[in-house]
Amino acid sequence: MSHRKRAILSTVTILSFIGLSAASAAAELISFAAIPPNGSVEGLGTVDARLNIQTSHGLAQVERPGSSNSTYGWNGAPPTQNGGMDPDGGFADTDRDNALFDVAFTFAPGVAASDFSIRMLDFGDFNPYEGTLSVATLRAMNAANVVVATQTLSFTHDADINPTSGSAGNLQITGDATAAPGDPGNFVFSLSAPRISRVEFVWSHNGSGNPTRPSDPNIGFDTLEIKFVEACHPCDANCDGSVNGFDVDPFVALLTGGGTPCSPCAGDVNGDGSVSGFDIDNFVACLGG
Ligand SMILES: [Ca+2]
Ligand SMILES: [Ca+2]
Ligand SMILES: [Ca+2]
Ligand SMILES: [Ca+2]
Repeated sequence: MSHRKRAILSTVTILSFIGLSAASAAAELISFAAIPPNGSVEGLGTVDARLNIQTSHGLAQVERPGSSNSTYGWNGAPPTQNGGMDPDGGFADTDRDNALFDVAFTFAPGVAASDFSIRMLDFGDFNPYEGTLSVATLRAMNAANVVVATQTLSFTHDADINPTSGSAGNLQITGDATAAPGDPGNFVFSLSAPRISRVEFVWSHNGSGNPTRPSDPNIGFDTLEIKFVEACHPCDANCDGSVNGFDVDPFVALLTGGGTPCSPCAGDVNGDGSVSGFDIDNFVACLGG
């Protein structure tokens, strides 16, 4: 075999290796298939060993098309509670009295995420607090509690309990789970950042009552996809497992180009991929200063 051919062959080998590793590192679809009907999805390891789903009232439960603890109605045929949801299931906050949907996702020790996406269903067709503005935000934080990615869905509407007009059109259509992808009723939130350690929903509306819960409490979530990566604390600049004064000198060294990062995220406290002056304030905050 010629040298040239051998070189090409080894290049092909390297390329296929890269291809394989890229494929194996793709986002994973988190399955709710093993959760029994009406079962809780909360707690570390309940849905997936690496994932912890929590709400403040502990009532996030699995939902499937036709669930008895139904969350929303859909306009499809035949009429099915939670219609359009993945048959393997998704979930909702079944705390009907408070309807906070303050869902937070965290990870097992040593685990973080680089990509996180989730579909929200049936948001916007019910408006019990009779406001005119609905806002749903999904945001991601790194281990330093700095927001590293955020996505917001916001639209206006009439104040009717079943709104039919506004910036998202007729919400009896666009706010139902039968809506086209991208409409409020069928919306995928998708966040990416190098090391996400927490993802949470934040809601607001301008109607009556608590303004920090979803304007439409009859919603559900499915198609949860996560790309898991190794966790990393950006403020632990000497990689000794804790964040304290011993991290100052190594952080300064990284900042001034005189150090070698001891981890993939060391010193990059704002999660933008490099260590720079933009990381100083967040690093100081990490140290409690
Ligand atoms: Ca709804
Ligand atoms: Ca509906
Ligand atoms: Ca340290
Ligand atoms: Ca940075």
